Amino acid sequence: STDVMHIGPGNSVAELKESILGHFCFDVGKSPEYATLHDWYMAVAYSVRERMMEHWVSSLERIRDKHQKIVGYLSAEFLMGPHLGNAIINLGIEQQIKEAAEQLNINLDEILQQEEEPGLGNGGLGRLAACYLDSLTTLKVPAIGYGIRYEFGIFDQMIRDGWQVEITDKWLRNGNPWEIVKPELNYGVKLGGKTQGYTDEKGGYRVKWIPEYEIRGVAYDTPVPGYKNETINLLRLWKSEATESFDFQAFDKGDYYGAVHEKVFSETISKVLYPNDVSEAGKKLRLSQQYFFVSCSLQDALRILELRGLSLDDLPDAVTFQLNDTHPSIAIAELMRLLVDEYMVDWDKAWECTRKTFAYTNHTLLPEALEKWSLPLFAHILPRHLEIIYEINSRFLSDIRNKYPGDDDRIRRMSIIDEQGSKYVRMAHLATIGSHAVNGVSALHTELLKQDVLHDFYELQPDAFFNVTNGVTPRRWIKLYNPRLASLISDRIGERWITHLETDLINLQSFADDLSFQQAWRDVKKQNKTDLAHLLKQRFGMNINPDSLFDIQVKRIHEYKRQHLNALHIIHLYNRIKQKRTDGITPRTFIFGGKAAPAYYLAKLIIKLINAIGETIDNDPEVNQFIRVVFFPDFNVKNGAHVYKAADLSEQISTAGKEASGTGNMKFSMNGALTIGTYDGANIEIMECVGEDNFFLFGLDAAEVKAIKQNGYHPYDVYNNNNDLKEVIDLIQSGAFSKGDTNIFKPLINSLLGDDPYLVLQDYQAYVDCQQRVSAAYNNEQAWTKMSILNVARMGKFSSDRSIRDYCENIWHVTPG
Ligand code: 26Y
Repeated sequence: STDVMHIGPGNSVAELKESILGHFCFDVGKSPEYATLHDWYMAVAYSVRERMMEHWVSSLERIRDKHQKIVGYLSAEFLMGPHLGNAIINLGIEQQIKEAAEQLNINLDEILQQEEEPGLGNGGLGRLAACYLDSLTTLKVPAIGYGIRYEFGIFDQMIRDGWQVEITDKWLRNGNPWEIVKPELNYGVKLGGKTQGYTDEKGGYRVKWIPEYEIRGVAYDTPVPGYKNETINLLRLWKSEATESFDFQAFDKGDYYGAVHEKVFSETISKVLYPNDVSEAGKKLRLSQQYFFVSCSLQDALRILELRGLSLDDLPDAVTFQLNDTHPSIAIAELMRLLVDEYMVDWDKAWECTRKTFAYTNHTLLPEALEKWSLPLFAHILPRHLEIIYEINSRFLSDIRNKYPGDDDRIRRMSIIDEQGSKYVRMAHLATIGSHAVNGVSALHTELLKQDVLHDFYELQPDAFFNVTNGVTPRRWIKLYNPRLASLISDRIGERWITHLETDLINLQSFADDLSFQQAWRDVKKQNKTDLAHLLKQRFGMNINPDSLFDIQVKRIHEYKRQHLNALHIIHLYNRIKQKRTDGITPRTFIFGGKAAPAYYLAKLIIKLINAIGETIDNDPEVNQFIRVVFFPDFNVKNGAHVYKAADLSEQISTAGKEASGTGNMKFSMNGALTIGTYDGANIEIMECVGEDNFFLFGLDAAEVKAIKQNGYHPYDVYNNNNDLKEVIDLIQSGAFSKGDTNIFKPLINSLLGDDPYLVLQDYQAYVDCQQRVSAAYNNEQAWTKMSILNVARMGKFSSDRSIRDYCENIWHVTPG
């Protein structure tokens, strides 16, 4: 591998230029005079990728090093965002690339815009996986991200007449220069069929699985560069294909149509990402997807084990699998199947090995998000795994019976099989029982996991529960997407913060009162806001004023996240303006962004309401001199690049106890926005770090939410007893935002006045009052700037580097390199 180092390409401007031209000629295959911007993008991407490949080879060596434990991060979603800009930053070649581009007469920003982002995730959970890969690599922990190469990722969102319209995400349309297909790395995956008992040579009873189908998974690798450390990890995504054997069989019988049908079915498995976060009715295809990528990944890990010259006994020391929610938790049954059925390991030994190898991260407490599969569906696709789960369950429950004699209710509660009514497999129970460690994603969330959703399991094994508060990577979320702020910070405290956020960023504190620094800080924010205003004007013809307060809520649209609470406050301001009670109203621009699950009717209606309010205000000069409302279509990582850096105020207003952590809250705060937020998820820890005085807290806490629900919550009374709130709701109902249509928003209003499951009305007054404090604070420029600086300075804890160190120390027992 030292030989390889010598052929590595150089990073001088001249060498980069030559390399780009070379790729243009030999890979794009055009003469530069006919070049499109996308052609240039491809040439630059190949040149940059080449500069990762030499490190790739030496990094593969580390994966072969049998003394290093590898982290296998199993996730159905990886929301990586565009690769090119990030790779340039992490390779440390931004200056040279910029110059090379200039000399070639191409505009680097335009080139970067060409990249179609791989949207292989829904939101927080998928983006967290991407931040973690960045940190794992930056910390030199050998890691493989295992997932699915969806042909179509999360849909593109368009807004027509105020409604969300979904467009298929054809991200592979123009080719993908970042992936390297490994045709020789492929594994068979069985599905369906039945099981059969038999007696082995030694007279032991064994089971084999006789599947109905077999498909094949092919590896597509994407290099993940660490920050300026010559280290590469890989994201290995599986694409499903037909197996040769199956279509040959059909051809033999002359069944051409059947053979092609088989191929189509096989390719369906990795076709499309399910666009739901939070709730999903158990779909056959989704379970097949989960099993498909897990099976390929485990087979791959066993191959690597062999490559290292290790035996199955060494598995828990050679690899640790992190389950990103329950989506890959079938891995527990699959490893048991491989060990017991195929490698003939005895059950107890296999179980010990499995538990040592897996750890499980829970990302939600919402009951509708806890995955469960109906027994018949499960049996139909994974008959052998169901038997294995029964065996795991029966051994587990007999332990519980011994420990808590006569406590039948506890048995019912803890069983992997839910038997109240129709029967289901509860994946969170499988994941918990089959792992040596379980973690929540913020202090509050972990506490609620222990006290509530997984309470019985916590009582059984308190030492298996950990908190790992989420984090985000400062490389992408500050340095790449807020270069002005990054330079200003580096000017004052040096550059080490980029990899040492927790220790170094705090040094900014000493500049919080420095008036010239404050001015520079405001200048950065103002320029970022101006950029966003230009972009919204250019793309959508929207008119927003960079001198107004930018009040932003971007995240998936969901009732528990309460975008409609934000909307109610806007209507409150609207009423005040119309009634000429404009005292204390600070000019604001309300910016929303986020996708609704295509089948989530109320979420889509919330989008419509926001757009309806926006349009009404646009047409009313009396109001729009004070406030504007815009909905930024198709919020994704690429668009996020322009949003977080431009925010003055970050909206984190979920019902307390519902948002497991949030990560957008971190991105905003570390880019200088102040937060208006509830006592929920990581908001609490953010507030502890930045200081109560620098955070706008409002509303009920999780305990109060629980209490009020237990004692009977009556939203209609809240509405009747609050004139201001009543006016707001009545105005929606009157058709003021819907051209007189009094029906359109009824479902939303009925939900709020009926049972208001997320306590929007309960928190309304506290929210409006708190927003009034925000307005007052914003009018004091110096004080606001100081709060903004302190927010950034004190956000060091929320680097994903810190999260990954926590995982290494407490869960994986791996030492960063
Ligand atoms: C079961 C299936 C429909 C499903 C698919 C995706 C269920 C859930 C999800 C995604 C969940 C998700 O994104 N959860 C978020 O994870 C973030 C990272 O931990 C948290 O910050 C955030 O609070 C949580 O909602």
